[in-house]
Amino acid sequence: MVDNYLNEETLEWRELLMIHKFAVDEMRTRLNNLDEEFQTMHDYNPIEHISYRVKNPDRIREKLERIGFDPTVENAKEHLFDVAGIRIICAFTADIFDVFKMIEAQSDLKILQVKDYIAAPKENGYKSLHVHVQIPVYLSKGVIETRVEIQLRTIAMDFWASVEHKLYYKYKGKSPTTIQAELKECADLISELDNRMYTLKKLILCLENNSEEVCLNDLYV
Ligand code: 0O2
Repeated sequence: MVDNYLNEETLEWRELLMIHKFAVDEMRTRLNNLDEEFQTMHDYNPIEHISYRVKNPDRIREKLERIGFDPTVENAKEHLFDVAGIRIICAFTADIFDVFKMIEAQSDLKILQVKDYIAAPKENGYKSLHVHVQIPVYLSKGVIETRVEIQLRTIAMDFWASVEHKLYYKYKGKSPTTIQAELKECADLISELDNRMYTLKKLILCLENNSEEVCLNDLYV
């Protein structure tokens, strides 16, 4: 039941958040199914964990203003892709692309855009795979195609991004150059760490069937 005091604008915001919540719920079911399938049927699960959120109205308005638009529902629908956001954390970079292929294979999901900040990291060192999808949300008035941003990262990339995000808000996007340089160096260290851990995983797999000499030769030479 809608309260009488709600005006048109409040209702529009309420609907925007509700539809994006439904889109997140829909994606949550699909991703939980994949996660559970891997736990049940396979000996390796590429998904470490998943988080879900719908951006709150203050953050939506703030972001619209930051990118140069009036903070309206219409502009949020038109210009934002991450009102509904999902973050999938994987152990290794290769897992990210395996999970992406599974998402891509879902025939009623439309992939709108893929931004590969792993192949081409942002200047500050940020790495993630951003996938913008459109998913049908069924309401009483019909189907609403709704955008969801899926961010895929390794544990190490997520660690860096979480710390950087806190500093970004602390300095309102204008952190001192020493901090920027230090963050970039940490991002490089983290990439190195990701690569080394992946090589370690391949070594462990190789050792299941081969001698240490063969594996070390294959992987490190
Ligand atoms: P919050 O609190 O995470 O929601 P996109 O078009 O979305 O694929 P683009 O062009 O970088 O990517 O857009 P935008 O709007 O700058 O970034 C979208 C989201 O990606 C951000 O949402 C962050 O979650 C994440 N992100 C992008 N760049 C960076 C970065 O340099 N550092 C960190 N830590 N996160 C980043 P919000 O709204 O900023 O935040």
